[in-house]
Amino acid sequence: MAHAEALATLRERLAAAPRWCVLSGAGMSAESGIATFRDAMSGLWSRFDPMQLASEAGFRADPARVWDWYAERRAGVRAAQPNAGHRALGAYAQRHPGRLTVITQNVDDLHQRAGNTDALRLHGDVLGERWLDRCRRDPGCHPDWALAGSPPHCERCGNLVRPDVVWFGEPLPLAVFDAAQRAVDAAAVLLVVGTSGAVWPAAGLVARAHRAGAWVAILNPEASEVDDEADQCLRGTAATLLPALLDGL
Ligand code: BV8
Repeated sequence: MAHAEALATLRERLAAAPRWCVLSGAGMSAESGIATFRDAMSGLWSRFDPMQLASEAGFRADPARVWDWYAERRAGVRAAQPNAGHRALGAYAQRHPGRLTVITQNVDDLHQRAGNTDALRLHGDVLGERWLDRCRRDPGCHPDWALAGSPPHCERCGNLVRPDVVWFGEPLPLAVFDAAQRAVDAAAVLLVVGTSGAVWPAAGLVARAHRAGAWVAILNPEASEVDDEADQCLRGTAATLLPALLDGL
Protein backbone atom coordinates (compact mmCIF):
# COMPACT_ATOMS: atom_id res chain seq x y z
CA MET A 1 0.00 0.00 0.00
CA ALA A 2 1.45 3.36 -1.00
CA HIS A 3 2.60 5.66 1.82
CA ALA A 4 -0.07 8.32 1.12
CA GLU A 5 -2.80 5.68 1.09
CA ALA A 6 -1.49 4.13 4.31
CA LEU A 7 -1.51 7.57 5.95
CA ALA A 8 -5.08 8.22 4.75
CA THR A 9 -6.47 4.93 6.08
CA LEU A 10 -4.77 5.44 9.45
CA ARG A 11 -6.13 8.98 9.60
CA GLU A 12 -9.66 7.56 9.08
CA ARG A 13 -9.13 5.05 11.88
CA LEU A 14 -8.02 7.87 14.22
CA ALA A 15 -11.01 10.00 13.21
CA ALA A 16 -13.34 7.12 14.13
CA ALA A 17 -11.51 6.06 17.32
CA PRO A 18 -13.44 6.98 20.52
CA ARG A 19 -10.24 6.38 22.51
CA TRP A 20 -6.66 5.83 21.35
CA CYS A 21 -3.11 5.90 22.68
CA VAL A 22 0.42 6.92 21.76
CA LEU A 23 3.46 5.08 23.16
CA SER A 24 6.50 7.29 22.57
CA GLY A 25 10.24 6.84 22.92
CA ALA A 26 13.41 8.84 22.37
CA GLY A 27 12.78 9.19 18.63
CA MET A 28 9.80 11.42 19.50
CA SER A 29 12.25 14.03 20.83
CA ALA A 30 15.08 13.49 18.32
CA GLU A 31 13.90 16.39 16.12
CA SER A 32 13.97 18.59 19.23
CA GLY A 33 17.71 17.96 19.44
CA ILE A 34 17.65 15.39 22.28
CA ALA A 35 19.90 12.41 21.58
CA THR A 36 18.26 9.01 21.32
CA PHE A 37 19.79 6.05 23.17
CA ARG A 38 20.57 3.51 20.52
CA ASP A 39 21.42 5.66 17.51
CA ALA A 40 24.72 4.04 16.51
CA MET A 41 26.73 7.23 16.25
CA SER A 42 25.09 9.90 18.34
CA GLY A 43 23.08 7.67 20.69
CA LEU A 44 23.75 7.96 24.41
CA TRP A 45 24.42 4.24 24.75
CA SER A 46 27.07 4.39 22.02
CA ARG A 47 29.04 6.71 24.32
CA PHE A 48 28.00 5.63 27.82
CA ASP A 49 27.29 2.29 29.53
CA PRO A 50 23.63 2.46 30.67
CA MET A 51 24.32 0.10 33.57
CA GLN A 52 27.03 2.40 34.89
CA LEU A 53 25.02 5.58 34.54
CA ALA A 54 21.30 4.69 34.65
CA SER A 55 21.40 2.31 37.62
CA GLU A 56 21.41 2.65 41.42
CA ALA A 57 24.64 0.66 41.67
CA GLY A 58 26.27 2.98 39.13
CA PHE A 59 25.15 6.04 41.09
CA ARG A 60 26.41 4.67 44.43
CA ALA A 61 29.73 3.71 42.79
CA ASP A 62 30.33 7.18 41.32
CA PRO A 63 27.63 9.71 42.39
CA ALA A 64 29.42 12.75 40.96
CA ARG A 65 29.91 11.20 37.51
CA VAL A 66 26.26 10.09 37.28
CA TRP A 67 24.95 13.39 38.66
CA ASP A 68 27.01 15.40 36.16
CA TRP A 69 25.75 13.21 33.29
CA TYR A 70 22.16 13.90 34.32
CA ALA A 71 22.94 17.59 34.81
CA GLU A 72 24.11 17.65 31.14
CA ARG A 73 20.91 15.93 30.00
CA ARG A 74 18.74 18.27 32.13
CA ALA A 75 20.38 21.29 30.50
CA GLY A 76 19.65 19.75 27.08
CA VAL A 77 15.98 19.24 27.99
CA ARG A 78 15.61 22.83 29.28
CA ALA A 79 17.15 24.16 26.05
CA ALA A 80 14.93 22.00 23.81
CA GLN A 81 11.53 22.90 22.36
CA PRO A 82 8.60 20.60 21.55
CA ASN A 83 8.71 19.71 17.82
CA ALA A 84 5.85 19.58 15.30
CA GLY A 85 5.07 16.03 16.43
CA HIS A 86 4.66 17.02 20.08
CA ARG A 87 2.62 20.05 19.05
CA ALA A 88 0.28 18.00 16.81
CA LEU A 89 -0.49 15.66 19.76
CA GLY A 90 -0.94 18.61 22.14
CA ALA A 91 -3.28 20.45 19.77
CA TYR A 92 -5.31 17.27 19.10
CA ALA A 93 -5.78 16.75 22.86
CA GLN A 94 -7.04 20.34 23.22
CA ARG A 95 -9.58 19.77 20.43
CA HIS A 96 -10.65 16.30 21.67
CA PRO A 97 -10.35 16.14 25.48
CA GLY A 98 -10.33 12.57 26.87
CA ARG A 99 -9.86 10.68 23.59
CA LEU A 100 -6.03 10.48 23.55
CA THR A 101 -3.73 9.01 26.20
CA VAL A 102 -0.02 9.75 25.71
CA ILE A 103 2.23 7.12 27.33
CA THR A 104 5.93 8.00 27.21
CA GLN A 105 9.26 6.40 28.04
CA ASN A 106 10.86 9.84 27.72
CA VAL A 107 12.09 11.62 30.83
CA ASP A 108 11.95 15.04 29.13
CA ASP A 109 8.94 17.36 29.55
CA LEU A 110 8.26 18.09 25.88
CA HIS A 111 4.88 16.31 25.70
CA GLN A 112 3.74 18.27 28.76
CA ARG A 113 5.02 21.58 27.35
CA ALA A 114 3.16 20.86 24.10
CA GLY A 115 -0.15 20.49 25.97
CA ASN A 116 -0.35 16.79 26.91
CA THR A 117 -0.07 17.69 30.58
CA ASP A 118 -1.58 14.31 31.63
CA ALA A 119 0.95 12.23 29.70
CA LEU A 120 1.84 9.01 31.57
CA ARG A 121 5.60 9.06 32.30
CA LEU A 122 6.67 5.43 32.64
CA HIS A 123 10.35 6.22 33.33
CA GLY A 124 10.05 9.37 35.41
CA ASP A 125 11.09 13.01 35.06
CA VAL A 126 14.73 13.98 34.56
CA LEU A 127 13.98 17.50 35.90
CA GLY A 128 12.61 15.97 39.14
CA GLU A 129 14.64 15.04 42.23
CA ARG A 130 14.23 12.75 45.22
CA TRP A 131 16.34 11.32 48.06
CA LEU A 132 18.43 8.25 47.25
CA ASP A 133 17.63 6.71 50.64
CA ARG A 134 14.84 7.25 53.16
CA CYS A 135 16.10 10.03 55.49
CA ARG A 136 16.99 8.29 58.76
CA ARG A 137 16.59 11.43 60.85
CA ASP A 138 13.59 13.37 59.51
CA PRO A 139 11.19 11.67 57.03
CA GLY A 140 9.88 15.17 56.19
CA CYS A 141 13.33 16.28 55.00
CA HIS A 142 12.95 17.65 51.43
CA PRO A 143 15.55 17.39 48.64
CA ASP A 144 15.23 21.16 48.09
CA TRP A 145 16.87 21.64 51.49
CA ALA A 146 19.93 19.66 50.43
CA LEU A 147 23.36 21.22 50.48
CA ALA A 148 24.47 22.11 46.92
CA GLY A 149 27.02 19.77 45.29
CA SER A 150 27.41 16.96 42.73
CA PRO A 151 25.11 15.51 43.82
CA PRO A 152 23.38 17.70 46.42
CA HIS A 153 23.28 15.96 49.83
CA CYS A 154 21.78 16.22 53.31
CA GLU A 155 24.24 18.06 55.57
CA ARG A 156 22.93 16.14 58.60
CA CYS A 157 22.82 12.51 57.39
CA GLY A 158 24.72 12.61 54.08
CA ASN A 159 21.75 11.27 52.12
CA LEU A 160 22.22 11.96 48.38
CA VAL A 161 19.75 13.58 45.96
CA ARG A 162 19.08 11.55 42.79
CA PRO A 163 17.15 12.33 39.58
CA ASP A 164 13.47 11.26 39.74
CA VAL A 165 13.85 8.71 36.93
CA VAL A 166 13.41 4.90 36.81
CA TRP A 167 16.82 3.28 36.60
CA PHE A 168 17.48 -0.16 35.09
CA GLY A 169 16.57 -2.84 37.62
CA GLU A 170 14.02 -0.57 39.28
CA PRO A 171 10.24 -1.06 39.03
CA LEU A 172 8.11 1.40 37.09
CA PRO A 173 5.77 3.61 39.17
CA LEU A 174 2.88 1.17 39.72
CA ALA A 175 -0.01 3.64 39.42
CA VAL A 176 1.39 5.03 36.17
CA PHE A 177 2.02 1.58 34.65
CA ASP A 178 -1.45 0.41 35.70
CA ALA A 179 -3.03 3.48 34.07
CA ALA A 180 -1.00 2.81 30.89
CA GLN A 181 -2.19 -0.81 30.76
CA ARG A 182 -5.81 0.25 31.24
CA ALA A 183 -5.46 2.89 28.51
CA VAL A 184 -4.12 0.45 25.91
CA ASP A 185 -6.82 -2.09 26.87
CA ALA A 186 -9.48 0.53 25.98
CA ALA A 187 -7.75 1.86 22.85
CA ALA A 188 -9.07 1.36 19.27
CA VAL A 189 -5.67 2.49 17.93
CA LEU A 190 -2.12 2.52 19.36
CA LEU A 191 0.48 4.71 17.65
CA VAL A 192 4.01 3.56 18.57
CA VAL A 193 6.24 6.58 17.91
CA GLY A 194 10.04 6.66 17.97
CA THR A 195 10.87 3.65 20.10
CA SER A 196 13.19 0.71 19.41
CA GLY A 197 10.96 -1.39 21.68
CA ALA A 198 14.06 -2.73 23.44
CA VAL A 199 13.19 -1.76 27.00
CA TRP A 200 10.74 -3.71 29.20
CA PRO A 201 8.13 -3.73 30.53
CA ALA A 202 7.23 -0.65 28.37
CA ALA A 203 7.72 -2.62 25.12
CA GLY A 204 5.16 -5.19 26.34
CA LEU A 205 2.38 -2.60 26.01
CA VAL A 206 2.48 -3.03 22.21
CA ALA A 207 1.65 -6.75 22.30
CA ARG A 208 -0.94 -6.07 25.01
CA ALA A 209 -2.72 -3.49 22.80
CA HIS A 210 -2.63 -5.90 19.88
CA ARG A 211 -4.09 -8.71 21.99
CA ALA A 212 -6.82 -6.31 23.17
CA GLY A 213 -7.82 -5.73 19.52
CA ALA A 214 -6.31 -2.27 18.95
CA TRP A 215 -5.00 -1.35 15.48
CA VAL A 216 -1.23 -0.99 16.08
CA ALA A 217 0.66 1.43 13.82
CA ILE A 218 4.41 2.04 14.16
CA LEU A 219 5.88 5.45 13.19
CA ASN A 220 9.65 5.07 12.85
CA PRO A 221 12.21 5.68 10.09
CA GLU A 222 13.82 2.34 11.00
CA ALA A 223 12.70 -1.18 11.87
CA SER A 224 12.09 -1.79 15.60
CA GLU A 225 11.89 -4.80 17.92
CA VAL A 226 8.08 -4.51 18.07
CA ASP A 227 7.34 -4.40 14.33
CA ASP A 228 5.98 -7.97 14.51
CA GLU A 229 3.17 -6.77 16.79
CA ALA A 230 2.12 -4.08 14.28
CA ASP A 231 -0.75 -3.94 11.77
CA GLN A 232 1.19 -1.31 9.83
CA CYS A 233 4.59 0.41 9.89
CA LEU A 234 4.95 3.96 8.52
CA ARG A 235 8.60 4.77 7.73
CA GLY A 236 9.09 8.41 8.62
CA THR A 237 9.76 10.79 11.48
CA ALA A 238 7.55 11.93 14.37
CA ALA A 239 7.62 15.61 13.37
CA THR A 240 6.48 14.83 9.82
CA LEU A 241 4.04 11.92 10.28
CA LEU A 242 2.07 13.14 13.32
CA PRO A 243 1.02 16.50 11.81
CA ALA A 244 0.09 14.66 8.59
CA LEU A 245 -2.09 12.28 10.62
CA LEU A 246 -3.66 14.70 13.08
CA ASP A 247 -3.82 18.24 11.67
CA GLY A 248 -7.44 19.09 10.89
CA LEU A 249 -8.78 16.01 12.69
C1 BV8 B 1 12.69 -3.60 35.71
C2 BV8 B 1 15.13 6.38 32.53
C3 BV8 B 1 12.35 -5.09 37.50
C4 BV8 B 1 16.55 6.62 32.90
C5 BV8 B 1 15.02 4.27 31.28
C6 BV8 B 1 12.49 -8.48 29.77
C7 BV8 B 1 13.31 -8.81 28.75
C8 BV8 B 1 14.63 -8.25 28.71
C9 BV8 B 1 15.09 -7.35 29.70
C10 BV8 B 1 14.26 -7.04 30.71
C11 BV8 B 1 12.97 -7.60 30.75
N1 BV8 B 1 12.37 -7.10 31.85
C12 BV8 B 1 13.23 -6.25 32.50
C13 BV8 B 1 14.40 -6.20 31.81
C14 BV8 B 1 15.54 -5.40 32.19
C15 BV8 B 1 15.47 -3.95 31.69
C16 BV8 B 1 15.46 -3.90 30.19
O1 BV8 B 1 14.44 -3.71 29.55
N2 BV8 B 1 16.67 -4.05 29.64
C17 BV8 B 1 16.82 -3.95 28.16
C18 BV8 B 1 17.89 -2.92 27.87
C19 BV8 B 1 17.16 -5.27 27.59
N3 BV8 B 1 14.27 -3.26 32.23
C20 BV8 B 1 14.40 -2.68 33.45
O2 BV8 B 1 15.41 -2.69 34.13
C21 BV8 B 1 13.15 -1.98 33.97
N4 BV8 B 1 12.93 -2.33 35.35
O3 BV8 B 1 12.57 -4.49 34.92
O4 BV8 B 1 12.58 -3.75 37.08
C22 BV8 B 1 11.78 -4.99 38.84
C23 BV8 B 1 10.44 -5.22 38.97
C24 BV8 B 1 9.89 -5.21 40.26
C25 BV8 B 1 10.71 -4.93 41.37
C26 BV8 B 1 12.07 -4.66 41.20
C27 BV8 B 1 12.62 -4.67 39.91
C28 BV8 B 1 13.32 -0.43 33.95
C29 BV8 B 1 13.47 0.06 32.56
C30 BV8 B 1 13.54 1.61 32.56
C31 BV8 B 1 14.97 2.11 32.51
N5 BV8 B 1 15.00 3.57 32.42
N6 BV8 B 1 15.05 5.63 31.27
C32 BV8 B 1 17.27 7.52 31.92
O5 BV8 B 1 16.68 7.93 30.91
O6 BV8 B 1 18.43 7.84 32.21
S1 BV8 B 1 15.01 3.40 29.78
C33 BV8 B 1 15.52 4.57 28.57
O7 BV8 B 1 16.01 3.80 27.50
C34 BV8 B 1 14.41 5.41 27.97
O8 BV8 B 1 13.48 5.85 28.93
C35 BV8 B 1 13.77 4.44 26.97
O9 BV8 B 1 12.82 3.64 27.56
C36 BV8 B 1 14.95 3.56 26.60
C37 BV8 B 1 15.42 3.92 25.23
O10 BV8 B 1 14.55 3.30 24.33
P1 BV8 B 1 13.84 4.22 23.20
O11 BV8 B 1 13.13 5.33 23.83
O12 BV8 B 1 13.10 3.28 22.35
O13 BV8 B 1 15.10 4.88 22.44
P2 BV8 B 1 16.11 4.16 21.42
O14 BV8 B 1 17.25 5.10 21.25
O15 BV8 B 1 16.36 2.77 21.81
O16 BV8 B 1 15.29 4.10 20.04
C38 BV8 B 1 14.92 5.31 19.39
C39 BV8 B 1 14.03 4.90 18.23
O17 BV8 B 1 13.55 6.09 17.61
C40 BV8 B 1 14.77 4.07 17.16
O18 BV8 B 1 13.95 2.97 16.79
C41 BV8 B 1 14.93 5.07 16.00
O19 BV8 B 1 14.85 4.42 14.73
C42 BV8 B 1 13.72 5.98 16.21
N7 BV8 B 1 13.88 7.35 15.71
C43 BV8 B 1 15.03 8.07 15.61
N8 BV8 B 1 14.73 9.33 15.14
C44 BV8 B 1 13.37 9.38 14.99
C45 BV8 B 1 12.82 8.13 15.36
N9 BV8 B 1 11.49 7.86 15.33
C46 BV8 B 1 10.67 8.87 14.91
N10 BV8 B 1 11.12 10.11 14.56
C47 BV8 B 1 12.46 10.40 14.58
N11 BV8 B 1 12.87 11.62 14.24
